[in-house]
Amino acid sequence: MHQTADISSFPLRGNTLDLASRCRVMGILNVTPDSFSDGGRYADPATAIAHAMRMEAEGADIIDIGGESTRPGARSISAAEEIARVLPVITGIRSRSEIPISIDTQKAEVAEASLNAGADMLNDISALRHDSGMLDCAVRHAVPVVLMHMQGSPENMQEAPHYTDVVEEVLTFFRERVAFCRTKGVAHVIVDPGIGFGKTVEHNLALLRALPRFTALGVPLLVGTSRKSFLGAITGLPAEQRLGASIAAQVYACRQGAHLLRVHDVRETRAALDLLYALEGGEVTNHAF
Ligand code: HH2
Repeated sequence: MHQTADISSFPLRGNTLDLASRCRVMGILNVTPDSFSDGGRYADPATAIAHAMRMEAEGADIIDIGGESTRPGARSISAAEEIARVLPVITGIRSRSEIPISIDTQKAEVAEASLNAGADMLNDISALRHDSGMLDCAVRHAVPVVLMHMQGSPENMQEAPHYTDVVEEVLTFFRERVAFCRTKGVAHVIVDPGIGFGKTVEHNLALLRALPRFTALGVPLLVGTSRKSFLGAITGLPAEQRLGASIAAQVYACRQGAHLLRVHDVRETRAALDLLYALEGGEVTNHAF
């Protein structure tokens, strides 16, 4: 049992990622042809690597690489196809930078190949339920694992999401998953309520409002609201025009106790957080102008 109830930091790529002083930013890199907001933009490895380098320069703390879209209705692809998409990108980033890399996958084969190529943590939207090999892979490599909550699967999750009490049900799910990971020896666990994964607009809002209750789980909290469809439902804007709403949701999540934000727009998110901390009398980032 390696898991400690410490939410102020976790080890990553030989360093300690400090979560106490500020919210950390995970930059999204979708190397897919069909992701909901940026599908096809970074499908070519050279373009994807360049985008990762740009996000690092803009202040990303982690790059989260995904080779399979999980947008509602998305069809699953084979592990071989997913590996072919992500591996050249992981290798390319690793040859240029020491930025921590997270691999967004539900498949043990993809996770194993990615960790061997230089990835540092796992992001599993099925919370280790899709592929039993994921647990073994996480334990053997002793890497941090993001456990995300999802009702159903990407193919069917938005058909009829239903909960009696969404917050209590997601919390109960995490109590079981965190205990399971502790008994199995997963080194570090991070939980994520899974905004948009088998949830209506009201479910997403209820979860965001209740984030402080999730910190009682004693593990770091990751939240991904970037450009998601509930923002479109509330503002009437398409994915490419949801930056303002994304930033508002991210700053709110941060103030509600999130430790990590999974975002497409790293520069703008960092700027918003810099302002938040300066206004609150904390760290003032002083860029030479
Ligand atoms: N959201 C998406 C994918 N992976 N992982 C975690 N932990 N949390 C999230 O909220 C989350 C996630 C969906 O967003 P995106 O990657 O932009 O789109 P797509 O799944 O279509 O590639």
